[in-house]
Amino acid sequence: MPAMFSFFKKSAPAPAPAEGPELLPEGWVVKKSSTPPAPPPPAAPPVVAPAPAPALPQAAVVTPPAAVPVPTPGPAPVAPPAAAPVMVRAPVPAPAPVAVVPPPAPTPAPRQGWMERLRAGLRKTGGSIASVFSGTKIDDQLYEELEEALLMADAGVKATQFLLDELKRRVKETRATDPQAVRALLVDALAELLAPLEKGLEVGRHTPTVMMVVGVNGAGKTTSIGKLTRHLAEADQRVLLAAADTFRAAAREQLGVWADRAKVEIISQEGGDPAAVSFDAVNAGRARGADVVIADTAGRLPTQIHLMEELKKIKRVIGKAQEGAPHEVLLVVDGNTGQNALNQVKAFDEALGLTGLVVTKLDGTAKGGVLAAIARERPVPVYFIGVGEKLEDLETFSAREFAQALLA
Ligand SMILES: Nc1nc2c(ncn2[C@@H]2O[C@H](COP(=O)(O)OP(=O)(O)O)[C@@H](O)[C@H]2O)c(=O)[nH]1
Ligand SMILES: [Mg+2]
Repeated sequence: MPAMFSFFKKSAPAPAPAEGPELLPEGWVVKKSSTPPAPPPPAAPPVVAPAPAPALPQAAVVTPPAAVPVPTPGPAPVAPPAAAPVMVRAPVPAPAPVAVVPPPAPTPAPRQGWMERLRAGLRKTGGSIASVFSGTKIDDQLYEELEEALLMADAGVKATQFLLDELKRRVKETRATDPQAVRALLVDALAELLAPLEKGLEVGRHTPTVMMVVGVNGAGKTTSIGKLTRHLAEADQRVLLAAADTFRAAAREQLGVWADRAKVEIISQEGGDPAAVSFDAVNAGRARGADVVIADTAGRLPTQIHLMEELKKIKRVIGKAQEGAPHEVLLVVDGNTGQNALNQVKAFDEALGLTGLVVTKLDGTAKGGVLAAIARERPVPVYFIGVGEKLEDLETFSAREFAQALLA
């Protein structure tokens, strides 16, 4: 299962920032001098304080860091085959079979819950595609219906054509005759098409790792940042947020709520210039030894030239505060907008050079095929996908999981 983030391993313990102490709250410093064995690094307490968060799902999601790349949580869980053999060899004491039977695959429960949510979310998109295979024959009509269904799902002409060709090739090769077998071949073809989009978001190579988040209004930028911040905080990452959506007070407040919940710091400025806020935030992040700085920006359409210029400026200015930053330029797109989302990927990529995507609102949409279009036409990595408003509704993207959930 893909971990939420991959953490770049440093060989040195941790580069303690020299200016640290000045940032510590008064009370903490006093306490420190009064208690002899004080913790040496200036780990700013408010930032690190473990969020008293809903324990189960996300904690489990974050913990196994890339270590166990279980390829796919296959549909049939190989769970409890242990019981039967034990019963048959009644006289034999339990230990023997236990040693022989490998431990049940650690398919983590949270990921199974995720598969269910993903499947439910994609039902509208997948239903019409899967129904193509409900008949008994594999003929031209099936392929025509499939073409139509894929186009309706906003997979786009190119990905649709690719998938049809690929499917026909596979059917010929395997001599499949059963529509359900053909459906399984389509899962394979789709998973392969989507595979290049699969990539983990890496944190820790730079200190801080600076991310800039962009997109149109209402795509889910602030919500996604909030969710990511929670996950990062739970992985003991010190996050600092920059409220660079300075247009609306409500936008600042919304980010502030997420910052409070995750107990992380936020830099905002009433009516400030978004580039200046971002600049300050990166500088503050460096001074405070933050691991990650995330800048939330105001929504804009790629056709609004002056607003796109403003984003370029924010990007430039972040680079002045820290060489090589921003390390990530993330576009958040509303998956519900289908082909429109693809156009946004192209336009924002051309203006800013995107490093990754977050595709939200795949719940309840009939246009989830857009990921196939993105894979075929502008394969920017999809770091996360969202199927709802709750914290656990944002997860890493797995090509095979997606293909399976879609055509379940
Ligand atoms: N159904 C659903 N709603 C989402 C998802 N992600 C975000 N939202 C909602 O979309 C709305 C706009 O989100 P917001 O983060 O404010 O968008 P922004 O303008 O890009 O910052 C909010 O009501 C969110 O709760 C998702 O994956 N599924
Ligand atoms: Mg916002």
